[in-house]
Amino acid sequence: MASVTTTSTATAKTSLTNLKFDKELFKRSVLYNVKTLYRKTLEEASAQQIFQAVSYAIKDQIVENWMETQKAYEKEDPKMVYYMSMEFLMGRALGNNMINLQAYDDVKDALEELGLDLNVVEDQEPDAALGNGGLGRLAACFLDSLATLGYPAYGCGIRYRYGMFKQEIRDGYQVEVPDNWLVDGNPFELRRPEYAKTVKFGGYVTVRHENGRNFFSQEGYQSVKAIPFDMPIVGYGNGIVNTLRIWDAEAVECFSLDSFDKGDYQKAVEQQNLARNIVEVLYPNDNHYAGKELRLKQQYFFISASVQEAVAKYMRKHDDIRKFHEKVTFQLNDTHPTVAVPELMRILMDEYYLTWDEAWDVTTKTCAYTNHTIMAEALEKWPIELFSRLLPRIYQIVEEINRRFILDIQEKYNNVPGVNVQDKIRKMAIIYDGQVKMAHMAIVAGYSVNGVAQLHTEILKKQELRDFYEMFPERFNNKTNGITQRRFLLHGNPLLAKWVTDHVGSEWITDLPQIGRLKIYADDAKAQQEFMNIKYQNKVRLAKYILEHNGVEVDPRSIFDVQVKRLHEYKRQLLNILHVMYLYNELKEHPEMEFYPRTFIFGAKAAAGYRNAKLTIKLINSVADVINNDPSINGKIKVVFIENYNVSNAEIIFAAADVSEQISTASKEASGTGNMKFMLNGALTLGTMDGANVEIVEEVGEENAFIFGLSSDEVINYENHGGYNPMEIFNNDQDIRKVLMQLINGTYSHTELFRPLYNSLLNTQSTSKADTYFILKDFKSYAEAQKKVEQAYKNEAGWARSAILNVASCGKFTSDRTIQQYVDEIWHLDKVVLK
Ligand code: 26W
Repeated sequence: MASVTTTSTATAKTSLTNLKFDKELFKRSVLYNVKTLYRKTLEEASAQQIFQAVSYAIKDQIVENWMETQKAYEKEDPKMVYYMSMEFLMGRALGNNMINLQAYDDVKDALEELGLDLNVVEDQEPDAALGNGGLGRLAACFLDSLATLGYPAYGCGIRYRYGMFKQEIRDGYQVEVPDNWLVDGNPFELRRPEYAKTVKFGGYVTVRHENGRNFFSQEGYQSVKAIPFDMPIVGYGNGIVNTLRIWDAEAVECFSLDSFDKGDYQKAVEQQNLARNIVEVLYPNDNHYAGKELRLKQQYFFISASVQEAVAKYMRKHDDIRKFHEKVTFQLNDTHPTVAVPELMRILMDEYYLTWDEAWDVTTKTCAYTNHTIMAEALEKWPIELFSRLLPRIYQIVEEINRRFILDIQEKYNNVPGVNVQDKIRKMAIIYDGQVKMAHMAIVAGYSVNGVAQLHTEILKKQELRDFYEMFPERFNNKTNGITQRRFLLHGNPLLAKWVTDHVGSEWITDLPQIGRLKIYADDAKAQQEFMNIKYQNKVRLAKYILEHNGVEVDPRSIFDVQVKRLHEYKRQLLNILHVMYLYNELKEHPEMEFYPRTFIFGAKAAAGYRNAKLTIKLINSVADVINNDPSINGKIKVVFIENYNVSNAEIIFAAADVSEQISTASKEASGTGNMKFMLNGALTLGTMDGANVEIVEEVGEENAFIFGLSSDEVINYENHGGYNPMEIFNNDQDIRKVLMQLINGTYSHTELFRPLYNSLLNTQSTSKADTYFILKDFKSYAEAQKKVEQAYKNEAGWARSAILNVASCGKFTSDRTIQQYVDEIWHLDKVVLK
């Protein structure tokens, strides 16, 4: 297991973080901010205003370090990574910043002296929900680790006016409510108009022939002004502050009489509308590509601005653009930022006059690509018509990349016996069948292609990207995901964090494998007791949250069995709730049976247009309604759907979980990162051998987890042979049959409501389209694993032992380790130490 060296974090302590926190100064700063921002005293100020005043006081502390860091980067001129991502799911900033400034307890005390409760203050902050799920949160964890390890990095993204929608549950249905997260202003951001860039859309390309070569230029376009907003990314205790740069859009010119006179009135209106729409909203689709024109505009908008800025920054210090890749690397977070490839080519050729070969050399040494999913419906393909109309010059470049790549394929395979070259071209071309395939472009132009867990990378190499792996084996590598323990233990679970530190010291905060020293306490009765007490208190905290937000009372002594993640058929929330229905049937039929009380907790947002996902939410709530209100089962089962699952309530949920449900159809979940957050908080995994679950089990031992279901090989094998026939199971297993019939016989709603779910499991027309996620196939094995969970929980000492071993074994899953591997094996950056 790789352990991260943190020697430099010790030496890097500097400036303000090194100074003793001046409590009196801080209190005065808060009072002063309330006065100057709102002309109020503390007593008169609203909770939101107090949050703003406290945040500005914290930001004052950050800004000094921010300037120092950027000055050091300026002076030392290190190689930088630009992490390009459509999504950064940052959550709240205030608490995290105080944690990383190592000022959390001091601020808490100071605020108490002012009569303020820090928790209440933190709760005023809206989440920066600029992401859907795993991919966006991973980007946020990576930024935290980059700053903590002292690596020069920029996050580049979009400043969406509306982030991920807020979810309300009305009558059991999901209702999407706009998330106007900026209404009260964002105290941590800084508008930087001096770095504005112009981004061009549409028009046509002209060619000029001069000195034996062609010069291209885009004419008749519409332009949008990109204005960057910077957010500080505070490293833990090392004085480093990196930058997340997110771009806002503004019209290039407002209405002016001038343009009106010139007859450009129409164009001015259009440009203004384009600018207004472009950053309006985050697409709430996860793992599903919708092919919307506005989405491609968003992609090119933030990529063009970011690449322009990266080049401009480089050229402020250097004169040879041919060495750009020595100082800059772009990591493409899935295919969403892949227009960075032709955009960099365009700038190098059209603005710096490099030849094709020179530009290609730089580009292919700059760009690296991470794949986050094998779900076919997530693959981004743009119709040529749309792509070339919106980005005419970029399209030309893509065509040329494609033309040359096809020549490469022919050269490689033309004389190879048994290889059908046309077949290779059909499967691998970047432009084919009227579409531009973004993954193919990212692989062809990338110097690195990585998956996000061992199993996922192997599946990419052997199945999904097999032809590319065969052609470019040296590009492929694995980087198993990780999470930041600073947010998900130190901030989210202060009781457990303190307990860990009391037992093994505080090194785990920047060196998570140190948490392995807890192993010696796994069999210690006192430690087990303390651990279970802490879990209990965290369950009380969650129970309070659930009562306040859902009006449902749950018993903190019951087993908290939790599945929180985006709602998707492959993640199989349906398997979970069908099993709850089965358990309820058992209890009704055998009221005297032994049964350990269980609270099934769900949290999930469904993409607004995803029918089966939304229906599954309704089903969970309908089942909850019936079961929670059935006095005959004495509250032995409770079902709770937590509204609006997001980063900030996630912290409370992970801390309180006993059981972590990671039950995706094997092969479908690229990695999962929630699984790691649960483990870090001492929950036991109930899961399939999928994604990073495989590595979790490897670390903690199968005896400390509950593994069930088909293997990925078995799933893939069935898929390659036309699926399986769920009817057989339905006809032979009376328990399953009964549960499925309850979907359509009015037990939980009128007979037609859940029929689409029933049909998805048992399509009588065609077996190949029935139960494509193997829910019935895995049901028995899941139920057996659940039985084992119950047995295990009855043995309190045994459970505590396993839970402690989970915490102790999660060292590998820190994003610090992941980032160190990206640095060592892909980016090759040097640490910057502040003096
Ligand atoms: C174009 C629509 C779209 C939107 C989002 C396609 C694909 C995505 C993401 C790639 C989906 C996503 O978040 N994937 C998750 O990435 C995590 C971080 O690597 C993994 O842990 C999850 O397993 C994977 O589902």
